[in-house]
Amino acid sequence: MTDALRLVEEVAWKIKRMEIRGATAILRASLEAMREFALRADDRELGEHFRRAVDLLLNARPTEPAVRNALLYLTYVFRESGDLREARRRVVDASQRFLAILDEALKRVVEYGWRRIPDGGVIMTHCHSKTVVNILVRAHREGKKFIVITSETRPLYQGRRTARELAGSGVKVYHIVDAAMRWAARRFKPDLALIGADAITSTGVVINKIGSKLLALVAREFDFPLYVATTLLKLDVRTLAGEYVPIEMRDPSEVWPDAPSGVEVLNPAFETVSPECIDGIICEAGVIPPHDVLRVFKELYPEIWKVATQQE
Ligand code: RI2
Repeated sequence: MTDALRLVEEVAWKIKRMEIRGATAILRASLEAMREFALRADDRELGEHFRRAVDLLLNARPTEPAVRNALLYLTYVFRESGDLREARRRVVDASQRFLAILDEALKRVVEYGWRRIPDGGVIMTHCHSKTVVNILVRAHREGKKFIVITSETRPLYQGRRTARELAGSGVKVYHIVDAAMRWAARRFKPDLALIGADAITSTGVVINKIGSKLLALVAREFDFPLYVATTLLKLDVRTLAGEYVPIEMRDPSEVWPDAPSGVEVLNPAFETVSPECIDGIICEAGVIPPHDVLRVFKELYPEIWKVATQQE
């Protein structure tokens, strides 16, 4: 294996082992890895291994359509280039451009999101979403006072990261086990729930960390709204053509490393949250209803839409 490809493989491995985690961080790392690959590979490597580099990153986590959208775009640019010299330049430019689109989109999500946080309120969240954390930290910096309830998010405890980051920024946090979500809602009467997204389908279904639907149902029962904060770059365009978003099943040992024989441990990483449970998607176009995601995506990203729907 060549050095340039090894670098991509290392990033893919870190994504697989969740050293790099969170949909946005995975997208960013994948784009940076492809940019570095294009810069470091010699002409022969670039020509021979481009597809392999893309596949390594695509297969690192199956439930990450933002990565797929980005890598299909880079593949399109690569294929449309006249020669390898042009391909290198265009892949590097396209990676940079995509990263800039991502940064701009996230800025806007935060800009719309922080205004939705009620002053003096209680907010529930689940897992770790950088997008959600950025919104809450911004709301705090804008002078809003609120409490956040974080759930630990078994088996990998990403909720602790959320709790640590929020508390580190001065936000008051209560941390609970996942099974205490309903208890917490009863006790604290939250004003809203705010979660991130790993994937969005053409009909506005959101796929997020296992436990998200539980939170959505708790929000329904106790009558507070659930918002999803995400860029629309996570839309899985394949769902328009009838496909399902694959739900990643992770290693059972994350749940119970020495489970007794006869016990089969199941470890689904994500689950769906249906649009009826979602009061709004806080995205780069503002706060929109879930059924509008496809229309808005096409409007915002016509080029990405074209490429993602045309390629296999
Ligand atoms: P941002 C995470 O997945 C969580 O499910 C989180 O809600 C989502 O990514 C989005 O995160 P994982 O990588 O893109 O922990 O908002 O499995 O950071």
